[in-house]
Amino acid sequence: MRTAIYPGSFDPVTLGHWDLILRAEKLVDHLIVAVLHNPAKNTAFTVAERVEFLKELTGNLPNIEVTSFHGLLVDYARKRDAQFIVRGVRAFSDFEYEFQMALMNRKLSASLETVFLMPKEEYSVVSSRIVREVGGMGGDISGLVPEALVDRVARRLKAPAQ
Ligand code: COD
Repeated sequence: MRTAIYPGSFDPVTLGHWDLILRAEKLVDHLIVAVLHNPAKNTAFTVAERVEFLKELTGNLPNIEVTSFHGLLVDYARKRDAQFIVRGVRAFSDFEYEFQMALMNRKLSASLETVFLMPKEEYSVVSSRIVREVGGMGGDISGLVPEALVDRVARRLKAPAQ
């Protein structure tokens, strides 16, 4: 069985992430979308919220599982018998970080292959950071996050959890 993990912060999930999920699930039998649980990192959305958003989007795709993980990605991949890591590249700006991460993960686990996917052109400038910034200042985030989540994400960004 071909199993891939698409790991990320997904803070929050964007149309860029969603585009990648739809491309990746066609390539494998089982796709695990895994939200990093890192208590040391300040995020706009809780892990539970980020997982819930992703579950809502992927609910009718039976080969997709949404979960969270902590610790090293390679350890989690080993535990889940995943052979591939899915990552996305938008532009040159992503390359250095993604390149370093892929090589480090390969050093830690030689059998784990990183696969890079490109989003549809119009999503190549979309990022969670832009969503947080625009939404946090009350701007329109439709066209940046999946339609079904626009209102909830916008509301939460305008009124952050205490
Ligand atoms: N178009 C295409 N790809 C996109 C878009 C877009 N519009 N937006 C985001 N992406 C891609 C990103 O390039 C990335 O590949 C992926 O989607 C997820 O993005 P983010 O920003 O949600 O998640 P990241 O990059 O913060 O995730 C980092 C990890 C959590 C995967 C990483 O920190 C990790 O594995 N941590 C665990 C500890 C570990 O193992 N560390 C060693 C790694 S070297």
